[in-house]
Amino acid sequence: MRDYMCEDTIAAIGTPVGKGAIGIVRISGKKALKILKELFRTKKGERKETFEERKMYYGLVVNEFEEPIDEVLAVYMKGPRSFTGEDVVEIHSHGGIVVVRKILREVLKKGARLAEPGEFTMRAFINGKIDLTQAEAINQLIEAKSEVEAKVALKQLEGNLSKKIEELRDNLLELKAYIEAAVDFPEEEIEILEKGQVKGKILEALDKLKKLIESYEEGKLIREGIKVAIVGRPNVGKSSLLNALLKEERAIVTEIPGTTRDIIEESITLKGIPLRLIDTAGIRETLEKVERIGIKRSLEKLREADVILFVVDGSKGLTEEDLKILNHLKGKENVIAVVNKRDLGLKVKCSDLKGFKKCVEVSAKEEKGIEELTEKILELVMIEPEAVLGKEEPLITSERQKRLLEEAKGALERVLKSLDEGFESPEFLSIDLNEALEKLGMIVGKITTEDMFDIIFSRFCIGK
Ligand SMILES: Nc1nc2c(ncn2[C@@H]2O[C@H](COP(=O)(O)OP(=O)(O)OP(=O)(O)O)[C@@H](O)[C@H]2O)c(=O)[nH]1
Ligand SMILES: [Mg+2]
Repeated sequence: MRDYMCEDTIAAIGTPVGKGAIGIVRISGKKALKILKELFRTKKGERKETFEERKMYYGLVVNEFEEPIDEVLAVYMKGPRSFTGEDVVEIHSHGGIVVVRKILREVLKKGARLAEPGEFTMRAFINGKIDLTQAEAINQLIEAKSEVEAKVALKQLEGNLSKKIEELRDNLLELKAYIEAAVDFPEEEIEILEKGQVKGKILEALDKLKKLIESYEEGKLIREGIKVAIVGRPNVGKSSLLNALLKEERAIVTEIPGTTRDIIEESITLKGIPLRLIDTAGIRETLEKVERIGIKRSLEKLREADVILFVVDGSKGLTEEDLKILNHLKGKENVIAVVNKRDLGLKVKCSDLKGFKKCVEVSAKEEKGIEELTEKILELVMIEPEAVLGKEEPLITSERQKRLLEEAKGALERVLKSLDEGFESPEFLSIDLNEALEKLGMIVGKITTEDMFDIIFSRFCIGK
């Protein structure tokens, strides 16, 4: 059972397990300072009774027999001016795992409890230091696998998503004030609703909600990486292309058709955006068992991919096999044709492949045209790294946020429907609007109706 009352003092090692230059033990709660005083000694071995907040102290941590464990730097951050909002102490020691664990053990002996995963962040939330989207962002920041992902998370941590949600809530609260007024003054109901431009505002809010929901897909690509499947008939140079993109000899390349049998997956980041490159077995008719299984997998990857690189051997021209693969690609919008082996002279050029919106001529062997290809990949998924990095609009990054936004959208659509059906009963409008507000409130983790009063009284004058 989680401790939502935050009565205990919690402690944990804040740095990764393993060797490092420094290791940090973090303590949060009422006893934090007391524990520090009990464990900390000055270089001369004396106790220290006063610690100024936010100041680093150099000294020793000792065990119960006054034996030094390590030289440390310790800092005390008095609540509420700390990450968790409680008194927080950090002890920075040398980074060997033994030392850090020993210090943690002493801290626990003095009355702290080992923190559960995420418990520091949970306390920060409970104490109102951060909202839920920010708590999620902290996690994402820690887990970020690419520069862009880290930046998106950082922006969310700085509160850009919370701000957006708050704006939306404010708009809806204002509407609610009008709708409640309409309930209270039924004779003037229509007039009030029209005056408040209720419908127009709901449409506006719906539009914003839709945009946020759509941003989830972009967020997902950034989080999980863009899946790029490299497909084509045998020997066209798929594995060579993978190697060229990776800038290393990862996949086996030979002149023998059917070299790649199994899926090879490798990750790279392109301008800070993570890509998952998938090299597949060349697709052709074959009776060979292993190869057939490989080909089956190639076709599966083709379906799952965000981007498909359809590789042809430009020095040979299109073959029967190429055309068969084309059949599998019919109707797909996410294909880039890659005409390879341009160093040998091309019999087929991009200008011959009219069916493709995007096409590049490359030489995987000589690593030519690769830059252009990577740009086309990003264009196709409509991610411009600079735009994502400089973007002020938040991206939805968690399934939870997306679900709540969809629920809020559903509720608002019901409000709209009731309005269209002729203002039948403002009470219903109010119920659905409340639901939308509640869902939005849940995104940031605060569901309250008190703030509504402010808005009613500050922006709307009943009785005037
Ligand atoms: N001249 C030239 N040769 C290339 C180029 N790309 C690949 N090749 C050669 O084409 C042959 C096949 O290359 P791979 O990369 O193994 O082809 P693949 O499509 O992965 O083949 P499978 O795994 O059998 O499906 C090798 O001999 C490569 O050296 C290129 O751009 N120019
Ligand atoms: Mg291959």
